[in-house]
Amino acid sequence: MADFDGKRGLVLGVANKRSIAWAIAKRLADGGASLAFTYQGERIEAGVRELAGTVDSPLVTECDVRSDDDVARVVAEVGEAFGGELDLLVHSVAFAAAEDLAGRFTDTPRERFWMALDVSAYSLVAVARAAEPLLAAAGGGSILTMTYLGGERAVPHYNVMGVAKAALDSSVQYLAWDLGQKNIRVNAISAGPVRTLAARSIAGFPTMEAIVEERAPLRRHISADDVGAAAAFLLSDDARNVTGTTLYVDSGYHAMGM
Ligand code: NAD
Ligand code: 0WE
Repeated sequence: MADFDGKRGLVLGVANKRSIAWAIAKRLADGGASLAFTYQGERIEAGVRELAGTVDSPLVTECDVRSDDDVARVVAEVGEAFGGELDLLVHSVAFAAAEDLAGRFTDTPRERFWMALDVSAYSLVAVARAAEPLLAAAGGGSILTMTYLGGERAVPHYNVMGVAKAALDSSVQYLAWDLGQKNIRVNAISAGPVRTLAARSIAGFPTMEAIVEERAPLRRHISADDVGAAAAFLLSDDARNVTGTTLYVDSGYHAMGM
């Protein structure tokens, strides 16, 4: 498990101990990585600082991914903390207005459509561009984002988040092409439903888990730690020639037609 000895990473999207980003961070830290964290909003600052402290993080700083100023400042701080180099970048951020994850996609207003795409898709492009010099200075690196099947098929109520994931998935491919020239890899994990903060507030979440247990080839739902294990592979040098791809951690659900 010393795959990440001497590696330096930036993790966006830890809200609490249930966050997928935290499961990924734990795996990387166990493997020897040094990790910087960002959080959004004072409400979760103390919790994120406490978690980051358990893995001896050198940097915990605020980042609202809608703000170019925040993104630039964070990357500057990361550069200072890690001597101008970065090896790993974990993007685990998404948001849509709660009212748009219920009812009809058809009714999504223009402003909230763009807000969901800004936070959930454009942010990967913004952060990748800002971090590119640090990743290139390290001789290359690995970027990972989190996606969901609702970006490829219509999942009832996922709605505008599905459109945002479609944009995110495509961004992974275009970023992979641009950044591949600098030995920077860009991949996604498509996770099945996991009971995180972002998921628990969604009505019918237990029903989704039950559907996975009934219809997925492995007939069980997944955990954040399952995502952490797959993330460790994609972020490691074992995946040195893997880029522009999506790895499904969903008990095989995506392979089914019924
Ligand atoms: P989570 O609530 O723990 O993480 C979501 C994170 O997004 C939070 O840390 C939140 O602070 C952050 N965020 C929201 N708006 C932001 C903004 N403007 N600026 C910066 N950060 C912002 O929930 P999670 O389930 O761990 O979600 C992480 C990722 O995994 C998301 O991309 C989500 O779409 C994806 N995903 C989740 C599931 C699931 O079932 N939980 C399945 C597949 C993919
Ligand atoms: O990507 C997600 C959820 C992301 C998310 C969650 C929330 C809840 C709170 C984005 N924005 C918000 N906004 C809030 O106000 N998932 C993959 C989990 C998820 O969410 C669903 C799902 C699944 C699966 C919503 C409807 C249907 C299925």
